[in-house]
Amino acid sequence: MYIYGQGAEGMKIKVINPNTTVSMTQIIGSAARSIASSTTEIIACNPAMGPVSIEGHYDEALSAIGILDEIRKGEAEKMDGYVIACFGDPGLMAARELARGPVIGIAEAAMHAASFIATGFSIVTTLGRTRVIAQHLVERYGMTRFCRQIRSIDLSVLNLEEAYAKTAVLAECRMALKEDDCGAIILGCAGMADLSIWLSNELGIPVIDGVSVAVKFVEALVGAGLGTSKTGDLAYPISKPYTGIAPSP
Ligand code: 2AL
Repeated sequence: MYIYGQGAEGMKIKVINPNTTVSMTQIIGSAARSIASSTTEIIACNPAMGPVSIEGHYDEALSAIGILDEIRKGEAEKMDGYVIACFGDPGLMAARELARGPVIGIAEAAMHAASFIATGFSIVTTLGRTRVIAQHLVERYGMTRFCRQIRSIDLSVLNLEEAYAKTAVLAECRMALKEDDCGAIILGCAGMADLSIWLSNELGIPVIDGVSVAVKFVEALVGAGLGTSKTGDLAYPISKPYTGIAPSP
């Protein structure tokens, strides 16, 4: 019989902010801790190396190395599961190859959560150029029929810490509510993790922060005795030298 872990009690979840901005890791960690069960320990971290924010394909590719490093360390630290806290879900499948426990990306978590509670959702993201990244994920996760619109506030990730960015997110959510015929809104950046409750109250519809729902999905999977399948393509990487980059898995 296959059973992963020891059940829901006292689990350790590593929440990885794939960019190197520590203040954003703190926002993500607070959001994760405020929703986690009292018996779950949240370990929020970011890689030492990589982009300060992830706003394109190049940033995503570079961030994957740091993410995989954190997963590798997490396995040694006996983490029960992981959250990749960036809305592009960078490095997700590679991370799953390295991990015994579940690894959940915040975009996939948010889209699946939205599909459980609404027949249509809109996504509000940061820079316009990140809209295509969200669109690719909508297609990959089979969410096309749920996704009404992908909107952007045209502000950078690091601008999210400014008060005017919060006003811009609220204004874009109001447009979504008015124009998109959506029953839920997904926040398209981990840097918006502290806004979902405020926005839900302002707008009167569910506004989903992927960090929060990803933590709950990891808790649910580990609690159900489910880890990443080590059969087939998500088996541990083939042991071989990796020249000049990361240590062998
Ligand atoms: C993100 C995110 O979640 N973190 C980051 O650095 N960039 N995504 C985004 N659409 O801006």
